[in-house]
Amino acid sequence: MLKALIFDVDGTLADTEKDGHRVAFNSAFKAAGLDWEWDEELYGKLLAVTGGKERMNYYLDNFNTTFERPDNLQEMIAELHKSKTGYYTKLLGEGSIPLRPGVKRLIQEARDAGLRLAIATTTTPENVTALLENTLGKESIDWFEVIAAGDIVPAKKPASDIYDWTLKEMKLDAADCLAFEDSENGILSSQGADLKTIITVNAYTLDHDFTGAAIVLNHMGEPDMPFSVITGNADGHSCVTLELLKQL
Ligand code: XBP
Ligand code: MG
Repeated sequence: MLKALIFDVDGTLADTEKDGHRVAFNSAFKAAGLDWEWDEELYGKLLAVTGGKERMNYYLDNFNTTFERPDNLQEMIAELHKSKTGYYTKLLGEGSIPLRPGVKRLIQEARDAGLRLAIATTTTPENVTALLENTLGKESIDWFEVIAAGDIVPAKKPASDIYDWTLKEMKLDAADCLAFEDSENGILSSQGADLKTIITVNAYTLDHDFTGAAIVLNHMGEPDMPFSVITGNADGHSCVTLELLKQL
């Protein structure tokens, strides 16, 4: 029986990476006097690693190997990450990043039907709060029974830890829930927790491997903006509704 929906945030609820996180990272680098600059193409490669601090380490290990590392590199990365979170939440506060098509409608429908809602993401908790507040309103934070985010678990996606943690916290079986993801790391994580997963792709994740997904769509669709099915069977539906989810 379908009891709960668990949502990823970045790339799933909103297209936050290219014009949000990436821009905020660059602002933090500049403010710290670093000449690091992550263009759109490089950022696509850096998305192989989830988590901002982990991503900066990955960048230095693979794309900026000549950078002279200070002894306190991890402290420096933590400071940069804090600064980046400030820039990112400010960007969201300006309202520049909307929810993806169908997200608000589906959340509303789920709430009306009494389904339980949760979030499972690798991003920082402040970022989730800022996105929800600026798109669905302040009260929407309480719509989500569990907001599992950031360093709450030691291993970020593709590890299943964040989804395992969420299920445990909600005392739910994976079989009674659905997960919503946009990326390969995301589905590896959700499927690692045995969750059936609905994928909505974005420009950075179009060619990811989504083997095992319940369905892969370009977005969740609105009545006047039908989704396109990439793989799977939408059974004549043109937007993600509870009826379609129950069939999946
Ligand atoms: C999201 C991410 C995050 C953000 C940055 O992955 O990869 O790392 O890019 O977040 P997912 P922080 O959608 O799979 O959860 O900088 O706050 O760590
Ligand atoms: Mg994502």
